[in-house]
Amino acid sequence: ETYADNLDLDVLIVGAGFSGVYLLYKLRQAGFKVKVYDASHAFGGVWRWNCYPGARVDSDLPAYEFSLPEVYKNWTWKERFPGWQELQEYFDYCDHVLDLRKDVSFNTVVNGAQFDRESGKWVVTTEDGRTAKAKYLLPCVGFAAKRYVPDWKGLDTFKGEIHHSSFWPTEDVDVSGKRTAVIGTGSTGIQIIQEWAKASKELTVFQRTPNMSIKMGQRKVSAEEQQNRKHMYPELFKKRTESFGGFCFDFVNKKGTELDIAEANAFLQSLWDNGDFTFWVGTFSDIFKDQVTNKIVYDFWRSKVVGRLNDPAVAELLAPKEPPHPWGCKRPSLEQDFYDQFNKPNVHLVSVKHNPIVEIKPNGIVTADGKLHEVDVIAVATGFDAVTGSMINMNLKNTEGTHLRDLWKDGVRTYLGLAMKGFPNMFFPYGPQAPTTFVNGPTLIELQSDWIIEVIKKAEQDGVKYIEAEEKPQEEWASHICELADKTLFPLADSWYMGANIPGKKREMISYLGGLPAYTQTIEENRKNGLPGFKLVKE
Ligand code: NA7
Repeated sequence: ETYADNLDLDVLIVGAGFSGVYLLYKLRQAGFKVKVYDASHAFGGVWRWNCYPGARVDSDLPAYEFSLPEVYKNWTWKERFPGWQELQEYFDYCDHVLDLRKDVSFNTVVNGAQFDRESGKWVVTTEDGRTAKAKYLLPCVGFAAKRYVPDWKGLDTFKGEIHHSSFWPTEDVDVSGKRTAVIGTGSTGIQIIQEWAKASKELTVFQRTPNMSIKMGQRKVSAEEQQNRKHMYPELFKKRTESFGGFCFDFVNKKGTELDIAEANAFLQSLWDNGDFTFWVGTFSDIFKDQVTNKIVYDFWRSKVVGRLNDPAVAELLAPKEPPHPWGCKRPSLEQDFYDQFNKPNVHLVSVKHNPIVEIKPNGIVTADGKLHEVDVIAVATGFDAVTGSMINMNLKNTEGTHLRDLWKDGVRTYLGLAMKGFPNMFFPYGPQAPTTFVNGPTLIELQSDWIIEVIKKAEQDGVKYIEAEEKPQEEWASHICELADKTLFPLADSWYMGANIPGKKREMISYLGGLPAYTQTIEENRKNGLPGFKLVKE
């Protein structure tokens, strides 16, 4: 066997987004021999791939960045909700100040990994034929590494340009004078629609389920304003670890049903004016538990949207009187002028809820009613095989040689959302059965990564050959994930949180819904008590 790269490492990280960067930097500081593989040509993870027009983050600053003073002290953002270009620049800046690049192999796609119990090492292969060995494997692949494109008939026959949002050409697509289509109205579709409604001749939007989108309070932020706040950052970053959603705010200690409707609406208006996710995970404490409270929020939201739309029929499609699912149980997007676009004569809304897309023709999109919608350019904004897809994509096998996709066919199993039986010495931040995607990314990533680093350091001190999750605790963790979800309204929505957006995927809650503080307490107690539920095998 040849090891083309000759890599024999302490730690191999897959992915150079927030998780990969943080773990590389910290583990290298702790003295480990670490390398990173990444499929893209540069740092940033999702922010490299998702460079479609209008792509921007919906967490406001300074929540969506590393809490590392060596990065934040001299970094300045331009906008409250930064766009993809700025986020790419941020990652390039991290590379510069943390000296990351020398330990990263870009354009490297992992296509297989299996742990060898005898040598106590992972053997990881790449698409271009390289093999690396490492004692620890850390998949840092995020929640959106596996894009989803419905298998429409005739997809390959389209003669114009067609792109999935997460596989966008780096040279942007020129749509001036063209007829465009956006399929999907999740966060991504909404952002593209805002741009293409202005840039193209005609835009047709294909909507299956309306997104309950919150007004984004976007604004420029000056260097001075940021500099003046930086002395508060340590306090703010501590605060984000103490809230349910990993933000610098939390649910209020108030139930929607305790207030009369005027009081409730006044409170909601104050959140609405913030223009951020306070209207989602900073509102009533029972919003995701009580249908009545949830409907109060829905009705408030709907009144805001309907008031901006000229055509009542369009308004009923974008913000129906009866909610298609409980408010906020599919991830809301933040919009700037999304709804206003539908008042323009060149923007058309097609509901594909009961009239689905059945075929793509060389010159357009055909719906079930037989109508051909002629277009020149299509943006496919149909989302991702979220969270689990990213890990299955890497072709991971357990020590018996069974593929992860087969192991998870009837349901996801992890221990604490961090490790798995059959995958010794493998730990993954921001993966399934952790508070992933209910919690602001960088906050959760830093907390889980710190746990991983401490576990590896201790294992090395104690001469441990490998650490492996046991079966029974995994089963208990899976039940706990279900129990937490069943106390909420989330299972009522056909969302990607429930795996319900992918045909054939098992319907189950993919994330931990107990909130960040409870999660952190659970994993930290586990670590401090000597990792009950894990088997530790010594050299
Ligand atoms: P999402 O949120 O999964 O949105 C995908 C959209 O595509 C959603 O509106 C879907 O409708 C729609 N969709 C999916 N399949 C079809 C078909 N076959 N026909 C028509 N429409 C379809 O993905 P995004 O990329 O927008 O966002 C992902 C996350 O990235 C986001 O939540 C943020 O966390 C960042 P549906 O609602 O399933 O009826």
